[in-house]
Amino acid sequence: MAANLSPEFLAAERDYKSAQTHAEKIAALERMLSTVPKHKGTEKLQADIKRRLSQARKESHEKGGAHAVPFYHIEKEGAGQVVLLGPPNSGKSQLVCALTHARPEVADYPFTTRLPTPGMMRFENVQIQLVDTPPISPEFTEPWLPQVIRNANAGVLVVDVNDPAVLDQIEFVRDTLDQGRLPLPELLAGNKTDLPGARDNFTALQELYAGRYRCVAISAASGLNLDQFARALFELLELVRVYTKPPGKKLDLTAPFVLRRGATVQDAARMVHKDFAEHMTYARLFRGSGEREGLMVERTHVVEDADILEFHIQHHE
Ligand SMILES: Nc1nc2c(ncn2[C@@H]2O[C@H](COP(=O)(O)OP(=O)(O)O)[C@@H](O)[C@H]2O)c(=O)[nH]1
Ligand SMILES: [Mg+2]
Repeated sequence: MAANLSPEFLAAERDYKSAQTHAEKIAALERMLSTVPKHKGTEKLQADIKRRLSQARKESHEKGGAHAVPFYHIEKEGAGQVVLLGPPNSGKSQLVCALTHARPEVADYPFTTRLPTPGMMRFENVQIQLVDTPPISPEFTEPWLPQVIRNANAGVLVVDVNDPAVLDQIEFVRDTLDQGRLPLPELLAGNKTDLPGARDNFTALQELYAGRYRCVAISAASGLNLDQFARALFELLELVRVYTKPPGKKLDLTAPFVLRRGATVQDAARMVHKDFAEHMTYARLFRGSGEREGLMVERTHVVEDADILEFHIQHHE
């Protein structure tokens, strides 16, 4: 193209191509429009961006409409969506308050939470989306809850380890999920371990459910072990972080590409740019910082968490 497109424009265009949501698409298109050089040679391009922008705004509007998307649908954001499940009053909402900027209502009476409430949690350099939900209980369970569970990438069972009914509660949740053919959570968060006697209760639960759940003792109120809980969620999502280093340039460890476990060098390249994967001739892999020699790897090579990749592409100059 004849027009001299600025790096800012090209970056915005890359964001547009990798945008996952309408909001991201609109934001990227707005940046493209503001950074495109304004002259005769780019008139067609400007018109094209404006057309795509109005189309994206229209779609976003339709999606936000009353009938297009059900009220309980939570659009995924970040590296993965984890739904918090459990009986009433176990501290699910408190946990979302402790780990995210979201502020679902916390109260000592049941059924305070009536709607799924999302919030973004930070674990090291990745964002994980938590979804607070109404309780699963014999008294009442919201009929739409199964959809929310199915839509999530993973679930966590949050219980109050001091509740005398905790064993029945765990069994009830399990039966409900079983009957709905819903995925069973693999992680059990034993909450309220700040209270006296809670540690023993937690240990008993852990022994009882060894093999069925991975158990983490936490306190949403005091913040105890919440960093361990965040790590457990990252592991639950089976994610790997890959860093890319343009040849001869500095490595940026703040912005990983987050992929599912089992992803390959080719998948990582595709995340950098849609066309990138095809033009790549080879990649070098650096495992852990400080290593100077980069191993040459194939496209099909499976990446691991913390891998650093240097992509080499064909140039046509
Ligand atoms: N001591 C203690 N109380 C907690 C903790 N987490 C939540 N609570 C209290 O338990 C009650 C229920 O909490 P909430 O988050 O609304 O439970 P939810 O129904 O599972 O969402 C509230 O009174 C909270 O203040 C905790 O870690 N320790
Ligand atoms: Mg709640």
